[in-house]
Amino acid sequence: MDAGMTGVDRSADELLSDAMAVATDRDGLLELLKTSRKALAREPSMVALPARRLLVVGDLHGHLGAASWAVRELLARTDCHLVALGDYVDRGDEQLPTLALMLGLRLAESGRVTLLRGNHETPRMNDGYGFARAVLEAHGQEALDACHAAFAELPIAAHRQDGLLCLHGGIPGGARTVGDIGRLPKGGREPTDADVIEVLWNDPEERHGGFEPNLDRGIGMTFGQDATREFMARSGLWLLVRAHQPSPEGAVRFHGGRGLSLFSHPNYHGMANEGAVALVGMDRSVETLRVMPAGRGD
Ligand SMILES: [Mn+2]
Repeated sequence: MDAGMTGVDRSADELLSDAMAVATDRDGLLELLKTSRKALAREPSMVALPARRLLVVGDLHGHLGAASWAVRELLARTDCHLVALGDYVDRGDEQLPTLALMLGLRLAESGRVTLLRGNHETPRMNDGYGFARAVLEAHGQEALDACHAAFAELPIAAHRQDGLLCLHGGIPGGARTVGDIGRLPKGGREPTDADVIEVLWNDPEERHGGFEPNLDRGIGMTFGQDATREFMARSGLWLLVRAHQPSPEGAVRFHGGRGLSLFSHPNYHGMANEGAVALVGMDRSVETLRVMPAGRGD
């Protein structure tokens, strides 16, 4: 192994071993969360992305193998900026190491990593889907509070000037343009702003029309093709990239190709789905890559 290992591999390995160590070290974890919270607090609700090729990562949900694969891809592609669309925790087997890896990556590669908030970066979801229990059992209430303080500072959207918008769920009914999303708050520990909740929760639906209650989830809205087309035209967008829903190949276009849904956790809940990330060039090229966690059958 060592003979074939490059410098790039080694630094990805170092980030991974740091993350695994910090996940079992309460003081180290508290320090990482505090440093991350302060760094994230300097970012606005909507991040202005650089005019560079993007590596966009969808839901990870505690899949450390998928997260480490994405880290390796970023470090091997020096022209890329990584945007992760949220849902780092809940449900998976390795939630704390996955969160620690993504936060550690953001600090180590600051300036070329943007972490967005998903609907699972909230206390209420963490209570119901496993993250709160995992953190409380390992490290206690102070550590869980520190996670939630950091989550509250995550930006909710990212915009690249040539016309690309990234967010976790979807466009909200209360926003006519990208500028309106930029004026939303980050949402606090438990978001109560209706448009912030919609950014984190909404799903596209292959129908005409606008916004309707999201009956499948019981929260947020669904948005139809007309909502997407009109919002994007008003905002000068050519692509909307969101996450939040698994698909067989991990990446699927919607609304006539205007939208792209990404999900990066392979074999989610035994669904036998693939995980995917996307490379989005400044030339409007969109390439999806299959997530290939090392040493795993899924
Ligand atoms: Mn989600």
